[in-house]
Amino acid sequence: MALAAEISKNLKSLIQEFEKALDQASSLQEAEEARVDFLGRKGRLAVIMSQLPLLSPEDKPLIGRLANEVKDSLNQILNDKIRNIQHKAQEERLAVFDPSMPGRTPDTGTVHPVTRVINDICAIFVRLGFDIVTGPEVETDFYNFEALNLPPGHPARDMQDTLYISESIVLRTHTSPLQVRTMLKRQPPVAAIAPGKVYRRDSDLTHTPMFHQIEGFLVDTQVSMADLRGTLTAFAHEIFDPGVKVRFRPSFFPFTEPSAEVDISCVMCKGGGVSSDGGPCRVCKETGWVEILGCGMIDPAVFQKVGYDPEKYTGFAFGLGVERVSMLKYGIGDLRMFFENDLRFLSQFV
Ligand code: 2NL
Repeated sequence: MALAAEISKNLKSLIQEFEKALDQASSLQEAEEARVDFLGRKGRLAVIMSQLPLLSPEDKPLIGRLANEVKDSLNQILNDKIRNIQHKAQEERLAVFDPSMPGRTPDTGTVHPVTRVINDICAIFVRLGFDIVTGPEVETDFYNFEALNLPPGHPARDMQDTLYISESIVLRTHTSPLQVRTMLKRQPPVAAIAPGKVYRRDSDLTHTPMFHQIEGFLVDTQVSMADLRGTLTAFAHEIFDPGVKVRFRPSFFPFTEPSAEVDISCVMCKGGGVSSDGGPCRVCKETGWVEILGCGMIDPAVFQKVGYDPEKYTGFAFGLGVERVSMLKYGIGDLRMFFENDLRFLSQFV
């Protein structure tokens, strides 16, 4: 056979053979091997093309053009194959991808058990018609002590308990100043609760220099101790459990008369005084009762200070420690838990 015809035949059969070789290839790696075999520098196309110089001057351009066309075809076939392999790989990935699977859950914050109790208590009193009032943590002597019937020299003003900024400026030791401010601004009937941080010069296992308090008060004509009792009993049933027993015990506060402390049946031992392990209940010290708040009928001396007519108006007030209520509500045994910010503790309050 003439050389030109032989080269022409070999060139044309290269296309089918390359297609056959690529049919066997199932990975990019195998396709690359076929490319080197056919299109590489020492590949089958290159071997055929090395014969071109032997052709006659008339045949050379014809066969040369054919060789280039074959080369383009081979490249075209190779690119199709590569795209095909990539497409298949993508389909395989999608076949195992389940779009109905839940996504990765992002870490979210939780509400601190102190904040949670504040929110819960505020919600209860808002539903009973109370307003929420807030105000400064740095207070004057008048709002923190004087207006609350705590004259100079009163033991509650003791340097031992109060953090002083100056002789007449203090970090508030309770949230009562907010109520004084509210009474000075508004005329009865008025009902408000005052949540917030308070400060005492005290730090040990069961006391922190900063803690949270909620105080509340209601003033109108004809407010009686029965209103106090009904309101706070309803509150105790809401924040703890409708099944808890509530009792009022006589007590004393300088700003209320008469005064009382409110106990509920022990949340731990249900009032029996015996812990679940058969030993003495440590939450109520075997009494069956735990104290949750202090309260009383607002002393006429306080009304005098804020310009309410003590002959016309009566009212009740109460105060509670938020950390204490939170410990009872969630069974937290150690006050320090609230301040350590250990995520293992905090993340339990969703
Ligand atoms: C307690 C007891 C109490 C008050 C707070 C109050 C406020 C005004 C007038 C009269 Cl402006 N009283 N507050 C009254 C009784 C008790 O707190 O054990 N708190 C943790």
